[in-house]
This record gives sequence, structure tokens and C-alpha cells, in this order.
Amino acid sequence: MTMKNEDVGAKGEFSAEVAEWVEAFDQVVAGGKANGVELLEALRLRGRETGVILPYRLSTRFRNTISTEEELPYPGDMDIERRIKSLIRWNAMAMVHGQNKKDPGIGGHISTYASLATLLEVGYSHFFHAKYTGEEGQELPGDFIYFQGHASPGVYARAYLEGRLTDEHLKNFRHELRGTPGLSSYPHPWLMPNFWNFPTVSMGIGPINAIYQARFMRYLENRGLIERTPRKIWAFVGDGETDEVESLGAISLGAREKLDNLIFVINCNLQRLDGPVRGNKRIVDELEGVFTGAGWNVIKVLWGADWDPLFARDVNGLLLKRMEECVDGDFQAYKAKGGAFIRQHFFGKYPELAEMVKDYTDEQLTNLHRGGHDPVKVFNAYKRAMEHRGGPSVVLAMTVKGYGMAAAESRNATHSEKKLTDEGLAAFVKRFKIPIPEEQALAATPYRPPQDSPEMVYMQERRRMLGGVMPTRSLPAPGFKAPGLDFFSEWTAGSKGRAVSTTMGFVSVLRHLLKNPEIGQRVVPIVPDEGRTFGMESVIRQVGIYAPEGQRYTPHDKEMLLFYREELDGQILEEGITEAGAMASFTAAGQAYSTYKMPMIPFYMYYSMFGFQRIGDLAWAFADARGRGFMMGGTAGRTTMLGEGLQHQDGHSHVLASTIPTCVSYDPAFMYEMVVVLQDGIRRMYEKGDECFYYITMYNEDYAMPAMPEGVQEGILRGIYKFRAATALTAGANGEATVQLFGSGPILNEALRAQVILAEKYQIAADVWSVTSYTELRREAIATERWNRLHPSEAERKTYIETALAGAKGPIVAASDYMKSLPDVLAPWLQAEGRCRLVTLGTDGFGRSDNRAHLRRHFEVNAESIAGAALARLAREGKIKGKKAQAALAELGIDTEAKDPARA
Ligand SMILES: Cc1ncc(C[n+]2csc(CCOP(=O)(O)OP(=O)(O)O)c2C)c(N)n1
Ligand SMILES: [Mg+2]
Repeated sequence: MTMKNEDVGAKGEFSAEVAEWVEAFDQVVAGGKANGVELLEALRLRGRETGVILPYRLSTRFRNTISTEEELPYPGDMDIERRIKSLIRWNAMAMVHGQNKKDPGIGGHISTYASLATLLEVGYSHFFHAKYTGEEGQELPGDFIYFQGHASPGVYARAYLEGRLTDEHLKNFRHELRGTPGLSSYPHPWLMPNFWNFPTVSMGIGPINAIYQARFMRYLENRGLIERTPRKIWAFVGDGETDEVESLGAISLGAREKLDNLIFVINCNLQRLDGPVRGNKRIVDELEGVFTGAGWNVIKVLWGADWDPLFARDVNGLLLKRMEECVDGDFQAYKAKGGAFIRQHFFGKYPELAEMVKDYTDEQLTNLHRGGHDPVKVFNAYKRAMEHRGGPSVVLAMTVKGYGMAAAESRNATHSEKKLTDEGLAAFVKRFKIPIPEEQALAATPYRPPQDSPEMVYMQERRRMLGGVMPTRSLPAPGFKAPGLDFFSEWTAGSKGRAVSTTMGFVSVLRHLLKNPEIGQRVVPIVPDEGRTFGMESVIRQVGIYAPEGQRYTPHDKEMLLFYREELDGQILEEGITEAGAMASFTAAGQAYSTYKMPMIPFYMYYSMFGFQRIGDLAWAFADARGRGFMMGGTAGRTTMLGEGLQHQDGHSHVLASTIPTCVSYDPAFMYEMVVVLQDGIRRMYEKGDECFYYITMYNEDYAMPAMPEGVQEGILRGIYKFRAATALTAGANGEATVQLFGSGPILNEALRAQVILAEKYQIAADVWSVTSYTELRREAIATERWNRLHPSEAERKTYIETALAGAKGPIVAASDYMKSLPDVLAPWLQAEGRCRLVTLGTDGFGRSDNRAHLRRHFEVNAESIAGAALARLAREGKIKGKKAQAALAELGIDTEAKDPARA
């Protein structure tokens, strides 16, 4: 064990008596550091016995983790690298500035990249591998980088220098809809599919996705699907961003699974948008404690080399003491106010310190660097992080927000700075020695030196050595052939009268898929501690739970057939209770077709209530990342998920799913519907390469699954088909239907029961339709509508819903286990005689804990309510008498004066 030098206090801080003890300690340490450790341990134990207990501290002294003596020399040409960095700084700033001059208010950020430049550039020149070379000279894939999203101007500026982006691109920053090619504000693979890989700008999404990416990389390696490589996942994170629960909430996984392929770099510029991150404390101390506690290797880079001589003279520890008296609000003020202020307020507090800097000019004091702006310190930190084994590393780098922008440096308002004044531009050019004439400086013209200039040659050479430019995202050819529907014949044949749920059915489909010789290995079942809820014990037995350490214990249920099986090459990602973590795994797996060139089929199975409303932003980022896979919303439906009540009963996930453009959602009633959707989903995403993913609800109500009728496949996929025509009924009102009943999920069964009630009791014929996706129907309808709107001179096209319903007469009663707004999305296309034909029943309102019968009565989606709604509507249309309908409601047991469930 090595002792961190910063833990050792300077003797001058202690009383004479204590100093003697410290000296004695030093003598012990002189005999070997292990002796020192032993002594301290003994003292700690003795202290306990005597009641002297040290408070537990996870943070060390406010100094760099790596001492000057331990530092390795810089391997690059610092001077040339500084010039390259300056050019990037200039171009990043010029791009944002120029765009805001042209188009005020278009936005962009200058100050974040200004603080991050050295942290990125040291990486670009020495660490970020686009490729590795294996021991036999073979090419191995490279690192992944999660960039701080709003530092994107700097990433673009480097790509511009590299010649990957043109002047046109820079002109079109944040003008994506005007000139082409445009540059998107932030990292969005959806918008720049050849450039960005990982969406990060929604704070917290980058860090959690990076952690699970590192884990998923190991998963693929341990399952033998990809080669083990030295590559790393770098995540650049804002210090303010760490307040997001997603940022720190999963860090313990990193240490638990020994993810030494993961490096966080936290850009501690001490500020966020409004002001200081921790004005009254030090964010670095806090983060150090949190990450150390979670088992990470923490490397602090606080002070630049120009502080080294001062520390060297700080024999009595007063300088360090002074630093530790300051809080981040003070550090910010020092940078904002400059040398004279620093002299007076920082050094001036103690005469010895004032004396220490008496030969320094104010300008020198202003320019005393923070560690994150010192390439040597940053290089050493990264190197140590790269070489660390057995767990992840975090580099806490102290920087200055708005570095180099005199008037904006460290100001509270700096985050929102988008333009510089003429003086600011001139000062920038001077400070960073940008070789352009004044006129171009004032016009904020981007500058790229000639190709054969030393800077350009050096920069290209460094990237060539490291395998190429970054970031890039390549689009591989579509993956593999999907199994045909015959592969799913067990489910298209129906359950032969056996009552099963769609959840149970899905789990059996999953087991079957896992056995498929072509694609079984690609399936990634993901569960956040709900495997048993979905009856997945048999899947656990079949393919095991992924556990990087295997199973180091004998499970208590080992003797049983379905024991809890953990394996190094287990296939299931059992996440524990973290929907966000599970979604991050889903994201890593759903992008694998591009990131690892290894198309994987993740099935993320979860409690539907804890889906989109809980991890909605991660799902949005998944779509942005062009993720593919299946989100399986289990225990779905406000009335089908019985007993659990308000916080568990989901009646709106389909509404939320509909908000994500690439999310294709289905609410199947029967297993044949589900397998038709699954088969088509695999075909579309992995064979055809469609940019989409799926949300499918699955329920826990058991009923007999019918065999697939003839000719329904297209309807299932497009969203609606007639399941049982009125004429198919053997009793009651045969003949042409005067009412249409729509049902989805298990509520289709209620519609079928309503069909019988209407026929037998009231001699009213109704057709029953299964609506598998209101959202897909609406999307098709609005696309058709748009075409009609834009082509008034051509023959009007019919929407699919209108075509499907052609000839179907009468009012339409639509019922589902979801909110009324779901069927209502079709209202514009369901009109007749100036009136909407649609009567919607749904589960608006808070859930209740009770059984299904009571829940469906309460939410008015049971068969009686459906039949009653049809009768009431027929009465309103003058087809039957109002009194008759009223009496029918009473007869059907409907409490007409009950409180509206939507507000109950
Ligand atoms: C979830 C979310 N909330 C708010 C924002 C708006 N926002 C963008 S940058 C920023 C401040 C970032 O501060 P920090 O993480 O410290 O980064 P810095 O710019 O200081 O490097 C905020 C609030 C966002 N992008 N995402
Ligand atoms: Mg910050």
C-alpha cells in the first residue's frame, strides 16, 4: 500500500509536542511505509479502546494526488500542442460568437469548452484511441468518449482543424434547417449519424450510460462475443452535472464490477449555470468523498505547475492551510477579480504568504494555473487512470469556467455568454496568439493554418498514431435474417383452451428465441429485479444471470430445478432495483450494432408503470442514439394489474411511448398478435435496418389464447383488424352491425363480452375489433393527412383507419386499459354526419387496490360499461329510446351517479 503524499501534514501546523510525535512517526516511516501503516493502524485500534475515535474522512488534503516528484515528463511537444489548443479555442469561440452576431439568441456555449480544452486536448494528443493494435499487429477497436454535451463547439472546432468539417459547417452551427450540412447544437447521433455516438447533453444521461456501457463491454467480452481489448470509456462530466441523481447513482456498480475500462473526468470549474456549484463548500472534496466511498480510484488535479515552487517553499503548511480555508465561492472570486485581489485576500491573510509572493507581479498571480489547465498534470493523471487496475478511476480536475475570456472568466453569468465584445475578441487573439489580422479577429473568422504548418502536421500525426479521428460513428450494414413467423408457430396456434397471460406467453417466446441457433446468443434479457414477477425462473436456469465473478457461493436453492444461477457468461442482465440502470444497459445493448458492430437484441422487461414516466429522458436519449430493441412493459394496464393500487397501475405508458418518434408501440391482446409484432420487429430492426425500437405491453391476466385467424397479420402490424364480426355470434342479433366495439389488451375480452350482452339482451349487433396500436394508426393517418394537405391538386389519399373501417356502420365504442386520450387520437378520422363517431372508455384517474372486476367497474371499462356506452350513444343518435337506454344502464348494474373515476 502506498501512502498519498498529501495526507502528510507539514510539521509547522502542529504544536511543539505534537511535532515531536510526528517526527517520531517520520522515523518509523523511514524504515518503510508499511511500518507507518502498521503504527497508524495500531494507534487507531488503541484509540478505539480508549474512546478516542477519529472521525471518518474520505477526502484528503486539498492538493494534487500525484506529487511533483512522482510526475513523469510530458511525452509531447507542449508548445505546439498549446498552439493547436489555442486554435481550437479560437474556432470554437468564433463559431458561437459569429452565429450569435448573425442570428441573435441562437445560443451556444463558449465558457464550458474554454474550461475543458486542456482536458480534451491532452486526451486527443495522447490517450484517445480510435483503434488499438493488438499483440499480433491486428487492429482492435478503440475507445468510447462521452463528451460534455455543451462543450460540443470545441469538438467541432477540432474536427474543423482536422479538415473533417468545413467553413460551411461552422457557418451552419445551430442552423440545421438552413444551409447543409448543418451542425447540431449538441451530440445527437440522430442528427449527425456519422459523427456523434452518444447523446449526453441532458445532464446525467452521459455518466450513467457510460458506466453501463463499460459494464456491457465486459459482458460481451465475458460472453465471448467480442475480443477483450485495452479500450477505455471516457466520460467527461460537469461538476454541476453531478447533482443529477443519474450521475452518481450508479457509481457503485463501477467498483463492484471492477470496471477498470472506465474513466470519468469531472470538469470542476466550480460553476454551473446560475452560479457556483458549491459556493460554501468545495465540490472537489465532496466528490472525492463520494467516489472514494464507492471504491473508485480518485485522482485530483487541482493546481498547475506554477504553484509547485510555492508549495515547495511552504515548509510549515500555511499555503495548504490557506487553501483549505477557502470555499469554492472564494476560489471563483479570486479568478474573477485577478492578481491584486488574490494578493490582498488570499495571500494577504497571512504575512508569511504575502511575503512568499512579494516578487510576483499581479499578472503572475492572476495566471497561477489550476491543474486542469496544466497539460503535464493532466497527462500524469490520465496515465495513472489508464494504468489503474481493478476498478474505475475518476479524475477531479479543477478548471476555470470561461478560461481565457477576460471579462467573462469565472463570472456567474459566464455560462450564458455567447458573444465577445470587440475588445474581448482582440484580447482573445492576443492572449492565445492567433495569427490573424485584426479585421478577421473582430469578424471572428475561423482560422485553419496551412496543411503543412507544424501545428497541422503534428495534430494529424498524433491522431494517426492513435488510430484516426474521433468522434466518428459508422453505420454498419443491417445485421441478420430474422426467423420467419413459422418459428413462432407454437403461439400462432393458440393455447388450445389453456388460460395463460401474455407475460407468461412472452417468457416462453423468449426461451424459444434464446435457443435459436442463429440469434439466440444475441438476445439480452434485462430485468430490474422483476424476473420472478414475470415468471422468469426458467430463463434464469436456462441461460444464467451475468456475474463477472461467477457464483462464489452455493445458492440455497441449488438442489431445486430452477435455482438462482449466476455465471461469468450468464446472458441475463439482472440489474437490481434500478430502472435507470436497466435502461442504460438497454441503451448499451441497443446501440451495439453500431458501437461494437455486433447487433444485439435487448429485451428490457419491467413493470410498465416504472418505465417511461420514470426513465423517460433516458428513453428519449435511446431514440436519439438510434437504439434498437424491445421494451417490454409488464404488469400493464390500470385494471389488469390488480391489487397494487395507485403507484403500480399503469394506464398511461402508451401515451408516453407515443411521444418518442422512433418508438413503435403495441398493446396486444393475444399471443399471436404479440409474436406477429415480435417477428416483424426483429425483421425491421435487424434485417432491414429500420431506425426504430419497440414498446410492447404484456399483462398478467390469464385467459385462453385463440389461434391466429386468417389474414390478420397486416392489420395487427398496422394497428387494427376485425376480430369477431357480429355475424359470427350464434345467439341474439345476427346481421349487420350497427355498433363497432374497439378493444385492446385484455379489455378486448370485455368488448367481446359486451358484444354478447348487446346481442342477447338488446338485440343489437356489434362488430369487435382488436386495436393493437392507436399510435401507429395515428402516425399513418397524420402522414397521409399531411400528404393530402401538401397535394391539394391530386386525388385524396385515404388513411389506413378509414380504409380498415370502410363500410363499418354506427358509433364506435373504444375501450382499453389506458387513458381515453389514447383512442381519442383517431377522432379526426372517425367522423360521420358532422359528428365524431367515437365514444371512448379508458382508465383516466388514479388506480385503486382491488380486484379486476371492481377495478373495471370503477374505471367503466368492463363489458357492462361498454354495452351501456353503446346503448347510450344509440339513444343520443335516436336509434333507440333514451328511457330504454337509461333502464339498460340500471339493468347492467351501472351506478350512474358514481364519482367520475378520472378525479376520484
Ligand atoms: C437535465 C438538464 N437540466 C438542465 C440543463 C441545462 N443546462 C445545460 S448546461 C447547465 C449547467 C452545467 O453545469 P456543469 O455541469 O457544471 O457544466 P459546466 O458548463 O460548468 O462545465 C445546465 C443547467 C440540461 N442540459 N440538462
Ligand atoms: Mg461546472
